[in-house]
Amino acid sequence: MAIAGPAGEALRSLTEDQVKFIKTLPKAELHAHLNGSIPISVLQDLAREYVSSGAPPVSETGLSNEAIQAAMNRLLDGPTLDEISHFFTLFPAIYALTSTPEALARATRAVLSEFLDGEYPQCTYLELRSTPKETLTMSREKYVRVVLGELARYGVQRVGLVVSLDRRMGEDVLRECLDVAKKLKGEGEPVVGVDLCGDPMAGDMASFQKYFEEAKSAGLGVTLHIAETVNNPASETLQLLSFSPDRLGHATFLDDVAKKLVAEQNTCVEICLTSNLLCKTVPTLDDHHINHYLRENHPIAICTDDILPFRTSLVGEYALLMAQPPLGFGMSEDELIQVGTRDIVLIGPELPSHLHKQNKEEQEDDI
Ligand code: 6MZ
Repeated sequence: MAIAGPAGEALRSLTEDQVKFIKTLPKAELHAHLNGSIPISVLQDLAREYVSSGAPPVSETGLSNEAIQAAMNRLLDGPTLDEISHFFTLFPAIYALTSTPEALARATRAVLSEFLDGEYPQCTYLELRSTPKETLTMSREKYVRVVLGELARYGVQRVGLVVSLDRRMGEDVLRECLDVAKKLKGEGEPVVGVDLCGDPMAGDMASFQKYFEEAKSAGLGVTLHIAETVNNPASETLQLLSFSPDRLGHATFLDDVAKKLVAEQNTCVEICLTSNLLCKTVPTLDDHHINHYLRENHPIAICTDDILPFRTSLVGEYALLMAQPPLGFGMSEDELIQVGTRDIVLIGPELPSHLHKQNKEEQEDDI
């Protein structure tokens, strides 16, 4: 996918050797949403087929038919970077396009290929996340099975699935999603954990606690989008931290009390630089909370979030680390190895051996 915006600028400022270094560095992608990572060409093909099939728009997404049609037209045009601040409105159209098992399989295959195929795959290990959806032709269990069917092409050393629980879900749906996650994990499928995601201001987190506790007892990892916007109350952040998550998504607006807890629990923070800049939750790289975690030598994982709207890639995100200020953080190769391979905390069952690299020499042995 074409890389634009801040990651594109950072990438263009690097030397060929630096780009090659990033491409060959073993990297784990731990925060990527399936439906936010579908290559635009695949979505546009699906949209063209959808429109020409004359199928009625899928109104179960909660949007009016006109709104879905408008969003689809935006997809066909290719959304601009300016539209991204309200990018949540794109998802209902994407969901309409991936609402059959065939279309979902095709989209998943394209996402996995984007991250894992090619001479220099974006990442060596991927924990892909997605929210189980019920459609006219799929139950939530079927949705997860279709996604897992595509993951099986790569094997557990390369990819695991995180089942996302949306903040808007009611108790019935939460129960169903968790049961599906537990059942499929019990069948030996690579369901590695559960996530809390969705509109950061939606939902009452008190009703989620028991589901995350149950997930942990079932041996599933837990990662939570937390304190993503300035409006998330501090009390909610503390409530979410009390679920004992293994990792945190964004964690942009932690106050001192929350920061202290995260430091004590040594909870790995998933950092999505471009996402935060484009969603305008962080004004500049100088203001980014990654600076705090780097100073504290706290475990972090560099991630993309949604490469479709954010027009980035994992290589682009690492380019932001390496580019000289003000385009990036001016980090050295050894510092990149540190964040890419030593810091990360997987919620998957074991650390794949290719992520055990310790230093630049071992890294160079592989090139
Ligand atoms: C919170 C996000 C997100 O699950 O349908 N999602 N939730 N914050 C974000 N960062 C800005 N980016 C994506 O993928 C799309 C869904 O992921 C969540 C939203 O709930 C979105 O609907 P799946 O595969």
